[in-house]
Amino acid sequence: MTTTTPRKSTRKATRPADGRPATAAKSVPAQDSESGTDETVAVAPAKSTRAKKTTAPDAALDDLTAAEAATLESRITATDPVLLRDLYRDMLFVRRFEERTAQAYQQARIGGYCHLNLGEEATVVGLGAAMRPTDYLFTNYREHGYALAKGIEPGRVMAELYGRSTGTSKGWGGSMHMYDTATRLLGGYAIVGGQVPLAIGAALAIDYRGENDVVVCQMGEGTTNIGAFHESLNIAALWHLPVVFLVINNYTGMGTTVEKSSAEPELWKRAAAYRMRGERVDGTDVLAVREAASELIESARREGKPALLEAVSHRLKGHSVVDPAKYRSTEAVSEAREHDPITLWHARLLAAGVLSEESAAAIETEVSEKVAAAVEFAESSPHPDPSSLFDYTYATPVPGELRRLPADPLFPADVQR
Ligand SMILES: Cc1ncc(C[n+]2csc(CCOP(=O)(O)OP(=O)(O)O)c2C)c(N)n1
Ligand SMILES: [Mg+2]
Repeated sequence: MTTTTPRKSTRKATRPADGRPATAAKSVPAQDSESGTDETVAVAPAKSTRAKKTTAPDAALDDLTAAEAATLESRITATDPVLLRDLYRDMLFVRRFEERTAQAYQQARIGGYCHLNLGEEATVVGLGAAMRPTDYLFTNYREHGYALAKGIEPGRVMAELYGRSTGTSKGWGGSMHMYDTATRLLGGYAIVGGQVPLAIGAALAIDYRGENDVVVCQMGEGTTNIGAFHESLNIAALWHLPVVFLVINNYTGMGTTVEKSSAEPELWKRAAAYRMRGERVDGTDVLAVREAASELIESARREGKPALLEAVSHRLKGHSVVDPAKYRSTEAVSEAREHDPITLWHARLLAAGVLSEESAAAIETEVSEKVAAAVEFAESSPHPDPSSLFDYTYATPVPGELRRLPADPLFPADVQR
């Protein structure tokens, strides 16, 4: 990535912040990042208890303190019950969709690599609720939930998993390569960190055209040690690009813990190196994620200020559907289970009187039917025609020989250019 100055942006001139004219001064960071007084510098999250706990992940998942529980209760009371139930329904849908995906994989209906969002539903749904439909989303290979949260028809997501032509990538992408321009899901990337510079490109395009959209670039905590992550944050901050980096810290990159891979395991602090706003949120609390993501996304939209949001979350199962995760201690597993975002949210809504056992059961039925319909759609969809293999892979025409060997010429003699 170069550091060539892009065309002068009109963003600051055309997008007032909070009704005030946005001046260049807004983007001038504090000289002393330790002062913590400038808003462009990473700030300690409101939930400082979580921040304190990260160096000992097994102890990081203590139940909420009485004060935290009271705060959450009052936030629930202050929120529209319809929204609260919708968030529950959406989380449950991702959960049941992923469980069904695992089952279909075991039945060999789905092949290839397959990573699930089990345990991360609150982050997925909270983010989806904070984004406008016109905002762009880049994700990694753990993406099914994000595709659903972005509004892609569930049948098309399941069909892509099944490798059917009705899928988001016409059946050629599979679990890790979903893509949908209509809902602005710009992938689905199997290479760790591959999505990050691309998201910067999209944000630059938005800025260049003077558009009002925001890019969210989701990744795992393991991705924050990839060189392109740092290059991208640097450019985003220098060029004031409208991008929010969402880091899902599930403490684990495949089988490696965050402490073993990151010298600074409190990942929100990385934003400070780029004089960017950095925050950490409890990724098991769907309302908190929605609020935190919304604030950062709208700030990026108004002022072209990039930001980093770390969502502390948990992976309920192995890295992929074929990983039995034997490397995890039983304590770590039960710790994650205790912080299952759906069980917790269900209990909280019951306690608040927002959900009853009957309404919860009705939601369960509704969700199960929706998943069954998605599976039915996938099962009954055709496989792609092998002749279309190269149609969506290369920008330039490539003949679709089915069994061309690596040494064979790319183009037959009559197509040589
Ligand atoms: C460049 C690159 N290196 C290694 C891999 C293998 N790999 C796939 S996922 C993964 C772990 C990533 O962990 P994290 O970013 O925390 O995401 P999570 O899987 O926890 O969601 C690794 C090392 C890869 N796909 N790409
Ligand atoms: Mg991880």
